[in-house]
Amino acid sequence: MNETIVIPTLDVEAIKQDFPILQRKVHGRALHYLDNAATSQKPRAVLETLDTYYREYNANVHRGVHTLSEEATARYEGARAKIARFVNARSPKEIIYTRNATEAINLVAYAWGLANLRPGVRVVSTEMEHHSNIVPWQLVTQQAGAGLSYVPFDEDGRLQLDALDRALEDGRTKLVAFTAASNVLGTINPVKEIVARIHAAGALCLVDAAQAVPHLPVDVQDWDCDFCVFSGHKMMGPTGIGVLYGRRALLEEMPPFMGGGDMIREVRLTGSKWNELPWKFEAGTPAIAEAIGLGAAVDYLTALGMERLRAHEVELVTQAWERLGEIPNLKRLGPPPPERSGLVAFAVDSIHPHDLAAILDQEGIAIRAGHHCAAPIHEKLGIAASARASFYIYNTPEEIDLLVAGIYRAKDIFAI
Ligand code: 7TS
Repeated sequence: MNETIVIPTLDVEAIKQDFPILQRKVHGRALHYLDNAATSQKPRAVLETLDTYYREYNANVHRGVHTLSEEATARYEGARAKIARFVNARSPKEIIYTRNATEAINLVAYAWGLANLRPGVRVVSTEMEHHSNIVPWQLVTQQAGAGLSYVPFDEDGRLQLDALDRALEDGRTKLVAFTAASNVLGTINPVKEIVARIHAAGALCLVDAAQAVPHLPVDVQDWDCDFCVFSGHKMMGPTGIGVLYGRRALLEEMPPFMGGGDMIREVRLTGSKWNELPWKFEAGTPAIAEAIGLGAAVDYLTALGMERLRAHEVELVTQAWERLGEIPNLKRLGPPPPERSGLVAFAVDSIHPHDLAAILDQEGIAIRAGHHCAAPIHEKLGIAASARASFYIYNTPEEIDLLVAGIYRAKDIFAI
């Protein structure tokens, strides 16, 4: 007998109850939050974790021998271990806390880049990156006198891997920085295959997983990536905490990014020695409550199950893609589902995305409008900006109906 694996569907109405903010009203209407790619909402478990930290064991970490400091340190490091398990790192030592994905990329660009880049070598990025995976590389390659080139994407919004291969051919490419999932096109890149091509050419890779870790099961060992970055606030955690995963041997070799307390083993006026991993990269008092809060978010996501979460988003994005496709003069960006993440960016002829977002906001529907910090994507597509609806576990098919009805109303207002 053939056995099919049935993933039990989630009780979305019950899940919504876990998110206090979803009970609020906006302009007298129920809130329909469709801006999850910018930042996600937070479940009660995370809010309570932050509150408990400040009420019961607020103290600095790694410094005190008193009870509160020991408790704070245990939970701060415990959260690191949860995050390591969540993305299947080999060890918590490979998990560096940063402020966000952006800081994690800057850490690699400066610490690894300034030590390894020089004239005659290059970094490769892609045309579908968030600004945070372009600008640090521009700054650092310029400073090092190294080159920087970009892998283009095709009309369907997929990376042109033959162009990547060409960039790898001459052996001058030292690192390729690319996104696992685009925050505008929704493209999910074949990370494992891309990493294999990069490694075959003797280069390293940095995977921007800011839009992947919150929405898909991610296994850094399966990807075999060298660096991987993501932000806590997009995955139900607090703002101010992000993650750099790095292969241990690489992190060991890299010089520190910032100097200060906690990242040193020994300080003399004539010079200093660095702390061991992961603390070598964590200078100063860290975001303690936020790291522990991210640990609570990881617990919440683990209990939901990333496979089930992804299945729910595929259902929503498939419906959104189809329904938006029925609207005249509306252009959807990126490849069709199911090989796309749970968001759809689109442009409606003659309605500026900001006007559309403002009209939807009056109905309690929150979407994002603009270039979504990915101006080069819009430039390539020949549009100034786009509107974007991005989903998470607490969104429902009814909210897509409301979005579509709102777009029709906006079209009426603008009479096109
Ligand atoms: N990489 C990708 C793919 C992103 O989507 C974002 C944020 C970042 C990096 C940077 O994350 P941060 O937490 O360091 O700021 N993307 C978005 C967005 O699409 N709308 O607002 C932020």
